[in-house]
Amino acid sequence: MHKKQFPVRGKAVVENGTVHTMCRMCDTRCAVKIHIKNGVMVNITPDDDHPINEGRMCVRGLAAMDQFYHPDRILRPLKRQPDGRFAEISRDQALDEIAEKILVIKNRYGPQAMSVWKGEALGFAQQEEYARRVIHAFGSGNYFSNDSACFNSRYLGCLLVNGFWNNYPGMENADLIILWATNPPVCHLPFMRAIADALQKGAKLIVIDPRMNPVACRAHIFARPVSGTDGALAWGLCRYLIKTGHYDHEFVEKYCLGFERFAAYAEKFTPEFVERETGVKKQMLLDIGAMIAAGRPRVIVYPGAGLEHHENGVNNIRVIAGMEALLGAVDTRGGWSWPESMGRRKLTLYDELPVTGHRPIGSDKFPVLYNIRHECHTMTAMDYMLGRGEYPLKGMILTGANPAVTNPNTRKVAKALAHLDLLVVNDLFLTKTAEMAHYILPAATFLERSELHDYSGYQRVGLSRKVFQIPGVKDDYMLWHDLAHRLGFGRKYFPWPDEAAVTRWILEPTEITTEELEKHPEGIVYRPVSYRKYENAPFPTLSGTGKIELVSPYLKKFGLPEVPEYVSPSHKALKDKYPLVLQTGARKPLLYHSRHQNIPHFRKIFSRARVEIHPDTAAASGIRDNDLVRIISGRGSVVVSAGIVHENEILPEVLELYHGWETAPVNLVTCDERCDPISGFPLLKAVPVRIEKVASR
Ligand SMILES: Nc1nc2c(c(=O)[nH]1)N[C@H]1C(S)=C(S)[C@@H](COP(=O)(O)OP(=O)(O)OC[C@H]3O[C@@H](n4cnc5c(=O)[nH]c(N)nc54)[C@H](O)[C@@H]3O)O[C@H]1N2
Ligand SMILES: Nc1nc2c(c(=O)[nH]1)N[C@H]1C(S)=C(S)[C@@H](COP(=O)(O)OP(=O)(O)OC[C@H]3O[C@@H](n4cnc5c(=O)[nH]c(N)nc54)[C@H](O)[C@@H]3O)O[C@H]1N2
Ligand code: SF4
Ligand SMILES: [Mo]
Repeated sequence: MHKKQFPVRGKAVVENGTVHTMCRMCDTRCAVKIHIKNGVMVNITPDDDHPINEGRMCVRGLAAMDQFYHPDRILRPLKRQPDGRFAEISRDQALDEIAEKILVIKNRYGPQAMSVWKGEALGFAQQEEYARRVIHAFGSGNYFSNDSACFNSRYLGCLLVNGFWNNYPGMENADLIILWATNPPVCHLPFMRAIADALQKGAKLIVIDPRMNPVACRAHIFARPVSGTDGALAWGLCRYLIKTGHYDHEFVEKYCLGFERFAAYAEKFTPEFVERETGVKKQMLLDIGAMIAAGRPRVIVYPGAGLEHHENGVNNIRVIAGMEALLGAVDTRGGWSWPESMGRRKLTLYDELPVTGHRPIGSDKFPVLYNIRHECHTMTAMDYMLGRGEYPLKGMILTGANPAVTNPNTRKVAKALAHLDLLVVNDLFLTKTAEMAHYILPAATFLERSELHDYSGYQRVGLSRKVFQIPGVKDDYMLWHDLAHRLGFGRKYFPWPDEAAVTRWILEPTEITTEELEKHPEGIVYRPVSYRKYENAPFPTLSGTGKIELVSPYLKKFGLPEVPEYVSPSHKALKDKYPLVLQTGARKPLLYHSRHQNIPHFRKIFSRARVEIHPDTAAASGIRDNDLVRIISGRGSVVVSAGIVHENEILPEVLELYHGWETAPVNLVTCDERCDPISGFPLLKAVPVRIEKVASR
């Protein structure tokens, strides 16, 4: 704990007592109680009454105290000087100068030369919408976010098939759960309670992962396809279900489009083909198929990030979503349920203020991504910054993100950011990205803001409380508000004096008020979850057919394959030069992307980067545990310690290296050009590489 060294103590909303709020050290948003004594935060404990965490929390949540009081926190705006050092300036001076520079860029190059970038630390609702709103009101469509490499592929894969995504599909009611390329004990803790409940009631569990992730130990079947070949396995399973007749004939007939073509495409994925392509034995495919047949229709297949960071990830996820449809497991209890929205107001301006005069970056290369998500493509942004785009990108305001570590092809990212005329970074710490900024603004943590949290799978909304105010530190809303007013569109688009007023406006069309939410820290159910809504309402799929789209006429409009075709991953063809496959970014319990390496007691546990390697693979290159090794791809190389794992823990041809390390940035070897044609996702999970020993330990 650092609170003794903390130079400025925030003013707490109560001098002594407990404040209920939601933890936002990760997107799970557990309900927690902040304990305050003499104005100082002394403890954080879980709230008992919230359905998300039910009285539990994790150590990262507790570390919110360390983060809040951290001696390295930036508390004053900083301006880069000609000699490269940073000097403190006042907030007014910083914002005046930033606004002036933005207007210079606008006058010289047009509004599209400005952009914003929202990172994972700010989540996916209210905070994200501020960033979208500000840049749009300014006249530019260039909104970027971590979603260029997070969640969009899963979202699009499911949306293209059944018209919706569900971040919490109610696993506790399933008879069979398939965790496909996801690691909930580390990444999504509340899933574990739901999974445990289901298992206790007799449900079966299948885990599909090239690595022995912790939940695999509980699985009835643990299948290990070589990274990037999951699509072939998914097709093989669909073929099995169709051939054996174990699918919901009536549901398919009434509610699905394109079954014949889907079934015809599945033909080639015989168990023999699947075994050759994925390494998963014929018999295991048949066993999984039989378990699915026995579990239907209460089957939930949850797709993780391990499926989306691939060259053809969206199509692989489409096949999995299609399999749910074959089983009639859509919008059913114990299946992939269809959440209803609460009908709140949105802060985005896409409907009322179309972007004119320029193409948002990436919307030509990845039109599906842009049309559905209104999301620009961060990898393409780097080219625009470097002067290789349709128009120049000269300025960026970046909040809650650290792309100098987390975006692929790190070297290019650094070069591109250095090319900007204006880079403003709003962060808590002097990160690798902040080091490159012209201005750094002190960001507020989640304890210093209040926002709505929509737990859509539960159809429940909650309000987090602002617990502290640190003098001079403003929340993200005030950043955008103050800039918008300086840029001349504040009165029209940011009229609310503070975040509380915004929240009231957002909630107006609903029957829920902020006052009620304050009285109910456990949140309010805005509509009970219901099932089989499709019997009375069309599926909200994109082609307007009202049916589940096993083949997608919508994609055809963009010249993309209607059937979710399988594409063999590129590492297979590059075996001679790059015999290994590097997976990156399997999450670590205490780390969060590039965050938390500065929490001293975490650092003791995860002190350095290690690449997971199979003992035979290590032996073949004369590598011993802890030796320094170099991983080389067609893009670059990274030097890291070898961490030899047990032979059951990883496939021999696969390596795994976490992506958040500043000391061993794996994104030096990932590449930004090999992107999924639908979502634009970079290839982060099946990178062709070789390994060599650099030095003995
Ligand atoms: N502690 C912690 N929790 C986190 C995060 C964090 O940084 N730290 N990040 C959060 C965020 S933003 C996200 S997006 C989620 C991601 O959460 P998850 O979706 O659970 O993703 P990962 O941990 O990246 O990967 C899960 C598994 O996918 C496997 N995998 C990798 N490639 C492949 C493949 O080609 N095929 C198959 N079948 N499996 C593969 C990996 O071995 C790993 O075990 O986690 C969230 N939770
Ligand atoms: N190779 C590889 N790369 C990956 C991935 C992978 O699996 N492999 N995963 C990708 C995924 S899924 C994601 S989501 C991205 C995440 O990538 P980023 O969005 O860059 O996320 P972080 O590295 O967590 O950076 C968050 C920053 O926000 C700051 N911060 C913390 N709290 C707050 C706050 O309340 N307000 C503000 N303004 N700032 C705050 C932190 O100090 C930190 O610098 O990484 C992606 N990159
Ligand atoms: S899982 Fe941990 S870090 Fe995430 S919200 Fe819950 S307590 Fe916070
Ligand atoms: Mo993510």
